[in-house]
Amino acid sequence: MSDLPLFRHYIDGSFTPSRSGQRAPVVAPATGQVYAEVALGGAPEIDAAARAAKAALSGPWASMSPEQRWALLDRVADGIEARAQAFAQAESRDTGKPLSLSRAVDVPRAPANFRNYARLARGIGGDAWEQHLGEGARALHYTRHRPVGVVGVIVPWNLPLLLLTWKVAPALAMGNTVVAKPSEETPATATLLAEVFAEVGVPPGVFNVVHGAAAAGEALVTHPDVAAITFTGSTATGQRIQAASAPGLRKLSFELGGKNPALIFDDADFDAAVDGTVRSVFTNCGQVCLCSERVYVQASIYERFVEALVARARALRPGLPEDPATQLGPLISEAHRRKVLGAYERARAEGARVLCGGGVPTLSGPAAGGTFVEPTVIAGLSDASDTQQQEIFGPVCHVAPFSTEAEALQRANDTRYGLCAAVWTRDLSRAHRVAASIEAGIVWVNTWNLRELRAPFGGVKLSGSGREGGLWSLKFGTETQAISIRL
Ligand code: 6OD
Repeated sequence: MSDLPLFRHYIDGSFTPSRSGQRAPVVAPATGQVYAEVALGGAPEIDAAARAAKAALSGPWASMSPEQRWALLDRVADGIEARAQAFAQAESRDTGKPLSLSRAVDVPRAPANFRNYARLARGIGGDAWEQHLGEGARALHYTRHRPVGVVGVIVPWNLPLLLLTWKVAPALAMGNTVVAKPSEETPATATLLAEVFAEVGVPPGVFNVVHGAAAAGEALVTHPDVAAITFTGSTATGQRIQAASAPGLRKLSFELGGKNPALIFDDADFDAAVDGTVRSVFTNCGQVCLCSERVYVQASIYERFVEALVARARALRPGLPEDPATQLGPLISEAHRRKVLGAYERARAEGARVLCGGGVPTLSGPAAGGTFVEPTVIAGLSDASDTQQQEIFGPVCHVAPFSTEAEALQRANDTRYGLCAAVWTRDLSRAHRVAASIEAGIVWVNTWNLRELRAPFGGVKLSGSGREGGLWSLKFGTETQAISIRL
């Protein structure tokens, strides 16, 4: 037995270790230090959580009025805000991301998610049709929305709290119950969130957290009491979930990988495009599914743009999360660092020119043990190369010049993925034309990752299926029932 703190499951209102006693070390990636352990759940824990969640569908949660449920979600939001500092520290320790980033983005999004969906759910109504059957006879047809049931939520390690709350809030707002499986690499904020649920009096079984790795995920997506699965993560895992959950014909919502293009036209606001591209490539050390990995720049400004981008990439300061000067955190783990460094090597083997970075920075003090890599810009590869086709999920982009709008579009769309794109231009007609022609679920023009929680969010091709956000997430959590009455 170690003396390290243990992150436990939260099942049916109680914090519990795994029945098997299995646990795994939790590493702070900025230092490489093991600072805690996490209980590793499997089929028994998922079964207990799914049964609790199913029972809660007919308990006090179900007897509450929707207004009472939404008020409770607002109290969850209050509870997170009251502990915002603890959430930010926990998120930054687990992921290594700068504390400034957790404070500015991840943590505020959690209460915003609960408040947004509690408010939007009030607008979900039904349809009604009066039918004339002849000879004075009539019928009334109408729809009502009922909760889909137990929703399985599987979230990754890059934005653990943001994505967990993004999926849990709409499910609960529509009266469902949840079994959530966070990544075993980042268990802290899900556990804190469970504490908030307990504190504010959400009935047991409504929100359950089972920590664990693939065994827990597999048990969740195949459990007979789980009616719907929402997953954000890699395309490969999404494909496995789809296959494994198919016999149950569950509702699925997938937000998967990307190989997102940024298109910079020569009429763009140059400085804004450089700033935006630095953000879109390097935010969260490139570990956001929305990050740009393929940057296409119009030939007339290519040299100047690349010079500015490389200078900004070189200046990004890696370091510990709590250091206010830190701009770039580590990658999530040593295994992920091997993958990203492998991608740098593959790019070299394919003939890339490395314009900056390409290795591991030399850091001193505790950060020397962290899983840092250098921010990297490469050039010289064809669009067909593996480097240009495979998602890397690190602080890296490939830059290439283009001549015409048609060429830029053809190259942007030359991918199996289609999550998002960033377009930089001052020409309004071009902005509309290009946005409409890009095969992606989300297109940002003269900005990147500007979020509006009511707007649809999701990808095409191998980047996912279904849409999240606003009414899309709320409807995912409902079954629409049609009722027909002969009057
Ligand atoms: O901002 C969001 O709502 C969202 N779903 C972000 C997803 C990022 C994936 O890495």
